[in-house]
Amino acid sequence: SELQWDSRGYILYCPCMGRFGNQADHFLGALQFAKGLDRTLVLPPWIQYRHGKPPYTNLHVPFKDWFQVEPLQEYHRVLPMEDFMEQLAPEHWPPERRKSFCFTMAAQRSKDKKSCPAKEGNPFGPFWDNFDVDFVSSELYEGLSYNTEDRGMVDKWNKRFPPDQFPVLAFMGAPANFPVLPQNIDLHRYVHWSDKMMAEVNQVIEKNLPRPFVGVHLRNGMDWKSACEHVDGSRPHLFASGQCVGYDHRTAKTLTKEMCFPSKKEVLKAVRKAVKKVKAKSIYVATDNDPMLPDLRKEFDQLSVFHLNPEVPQLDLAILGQADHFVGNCVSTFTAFVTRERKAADKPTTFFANKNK
Ligand code: GFB
Repeated sequence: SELQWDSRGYILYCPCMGRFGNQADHFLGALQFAKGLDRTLVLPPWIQYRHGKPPYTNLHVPFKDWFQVEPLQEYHRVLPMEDFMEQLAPEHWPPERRKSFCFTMAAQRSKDKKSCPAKEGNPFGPFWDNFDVDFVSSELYEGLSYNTEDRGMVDKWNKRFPPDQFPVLAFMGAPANFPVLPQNIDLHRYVHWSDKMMAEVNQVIEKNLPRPFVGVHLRNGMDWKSACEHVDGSRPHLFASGQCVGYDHRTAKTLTKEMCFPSKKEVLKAVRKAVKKVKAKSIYVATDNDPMLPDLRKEFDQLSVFHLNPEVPQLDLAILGQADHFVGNCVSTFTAFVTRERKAADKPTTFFANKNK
């Protein structure tokens, strides 16, 4: 094959927790982890869920479909999983050497309590089946963490799994914290949309969104309503709320229900402020459920209010990234993706009902 084997070793993982926003949080952590261990990070496809019931028909979207690989190389060695499996695995990671790696705790869920349940259930099984991977054995670990900014932790990993004996660490879940650690947020500057994605984004903007435009993320589906019911002012952190209240538990501000599930009144108020600030000519609304078009069009009758409802949610993210101002949801990791991208490009973001900024 054209690819050279990297003797410093590889990290593979299944982005097996949560939907896109969660997977993206995990990706940044995995990237830092791979850099810390100085192993090549194999870029898994993104798991796109289509419906909740069996038979599962998850899509495994190649990393490259949505993002560029080259900019990531500036930070650390990475390789798309499709390339790893086609070009390197046959010789260097043959079926008889495929071990899965997990915390001892995770193995408690398996029948013999000694194996990683790496292929049990959805999305675990379908993910590895997509690459025809079965595991012959498991490697369990404890007392290790994924934050390799702690140099002592790097030594511990290398001692437990030296690259010459364990060239491939295939994790059953992302080797990363959730939500993303604050020190990894800036790694987002190496995450760039693919040319194909940007071409679509530019087309949508040219056709429908006279600048300046305000981008709005309305996270208001049923799942979100239930999630926000846990918010009662007593704890600051839920999913991505650190982006509004701060990441440090000791100094975090109060997280309110209105920040998690803003009322119509608050939505209109926050958008009005943004429209005024950038003298917007149009508004782009992204949502998982209710775009509030009648309310927004009534309130902003001089502006064009556009909602696309794209088949691929990532198109919403990429458009929101290009807005002249973005108003998002404090708690949503879907919003957080946009927040990070905009921060890296020095573009402004505000949040519904956020009194902390
Ligand atoms: O991305 P995600 O983890 O963000 O999951 P949250 C929300 C999913 O809902 C996205 C869809 O991946 C999309 O598929 N979605 C949300 C949207 N907003 C939009 C939008 O504006 N446009 C489009 N097209 N699709 C949390 C999860 O969601 O929700 C937690 O992270 C949990 O695991 C919780 O499930 C209830 O952080 O917003």
